[in-house]
Amino acid sequence: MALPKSMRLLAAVTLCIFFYMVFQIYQAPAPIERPSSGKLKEWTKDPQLDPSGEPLEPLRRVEGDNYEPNNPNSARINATLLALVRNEELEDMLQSMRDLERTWNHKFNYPWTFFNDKEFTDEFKKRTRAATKAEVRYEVVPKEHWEIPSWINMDLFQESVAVLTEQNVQYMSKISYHQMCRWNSGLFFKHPALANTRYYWRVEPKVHFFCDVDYDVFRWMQDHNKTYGFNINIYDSPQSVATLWPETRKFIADHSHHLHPNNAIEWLQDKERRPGHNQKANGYSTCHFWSNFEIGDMEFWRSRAYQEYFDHLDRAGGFFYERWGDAPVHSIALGLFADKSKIHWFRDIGYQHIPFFNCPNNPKCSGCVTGRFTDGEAWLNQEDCRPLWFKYASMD
Ligand SMILES: Nc1nc2c(ncn2[C@@H]2O[C@H](COP(=O)(O)OP(=O)(O)OP(=O)(O)O)[C@@H](O)[C@H]2O)c(=O)[nH]1
Ligand SMILES: *[C@@H]1O[C@H](CO)[C@@H](O)[C@H](O)[C@H]1NC(C)=O
Ligand SMILES: *[C@@H]1O[C@H](CO)[C@@H](O)[C@H](O)[C@H]1NC(C)=O
Ligand SMILES: [Mg+2]
Repeated sequence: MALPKSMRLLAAVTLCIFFYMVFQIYQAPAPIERPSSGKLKEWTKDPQLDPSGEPLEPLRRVEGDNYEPNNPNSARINATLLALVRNEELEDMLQSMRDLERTWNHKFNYPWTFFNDKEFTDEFKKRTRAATKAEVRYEVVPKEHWEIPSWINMDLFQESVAVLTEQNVQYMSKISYHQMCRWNSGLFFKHPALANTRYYWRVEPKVHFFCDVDYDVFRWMQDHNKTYGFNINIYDSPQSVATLWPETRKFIADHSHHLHPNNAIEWLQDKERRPGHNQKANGYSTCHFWSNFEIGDMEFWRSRAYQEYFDHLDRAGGFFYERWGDAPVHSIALGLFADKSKIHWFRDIGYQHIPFFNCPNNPKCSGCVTGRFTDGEAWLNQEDCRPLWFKYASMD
């Protein structure tokens, strides 16, 4: 019995749809592990809770007056808390200070160093000084570190702003945002006020810290010879860094001697499909350490490898013609020129910069929801790329 033509057509279409769907399911990549599951959850190497095996050095804690603010022989090392901030952000800065002082710095009294492209107001100084027992310094960024470099063509900049704003690159039209990214990428550690400082902890206004930390984090970095500590890892907007990887490859071609033998280039080039985004930034996964939190050794930024890399990028113009952020720039440099075993996830430092959290499962934490990555829209959960880092690097 022959089916009517329309029925045969319907059957054929249904079959096609069925095979198409099977094909799609077969094609779909395995979902990458979320930090709330699998490997990240199993990891308990919180130095405070689980001093695994034989620690290199015991954790340095407060004993008697060893970390008192005015102790000339204090146990503090060569380090500072550091913030680039505007006078108008005073309230938000005080919020960040209150959290970090409460959870950590009231014990260790590391100095705060504030940077600004303008003079700080008396009110800013007075109120931030009152928020800590530690020494506080106020520094203006030198003009030559802030001004748009002479080789940037402002007509081309304006054209680029139009094109990338159209592509929804956030902050593209804000000149100061570009200046800020460039300064944080390659210039902050050159400020004369930091000449005798080796380690820094970057703190932005309006961030939160949730967990009591009772060991000297800077001293831990030094004792373990760590280069860089991060807290959250996310993907970037590919359009904001479209030519960053091609420029980086040009640099590597002439400077392959700078590559560290134990580098993380595979992390940078990972081809794992980013959920919801097929487009890569010309070979760069865009996964980066979210640099509003960083605890670092400035020796790395002051190294020849990094200096030459930054100068190359700076000349290429992408801090203005695109919106290269200090986060991807730092991350690529670390992935290429640093020993990846010297990069540490500070999972024990509960932290939030809107819209993301790092909230460990630890009785020393309060004010955040354990394991929750975001309180924003659900799709933001897919921006977490820490699992990608741990695919290639250790969790120590
Ligand atoms: N003094 C000064 N500080 C700035 C300027 N632009 C940005 N900053 C600081 O640089 C840091 C990063 O700037 P944000 O505007 O927070 O950039 P962001 O974190 O990418 O953006 P948000 O998601 O809006 O927080 C913050 O500490 C700001 O206070 C500026 O023009 N002058
Ligand atoms: C602190 O660090 C700087 C830069 O790394 C270094 O030049 C200086 O000698 C150090 N000072 C002390 C007291 O260790
Ligand atoms: C610390 O790390 C640097 C850079 O990777 C290396 O040159 C140095 O030998 C290390 N020192 C120790 C004591 O491990
Ligand atoms: Mg911010």
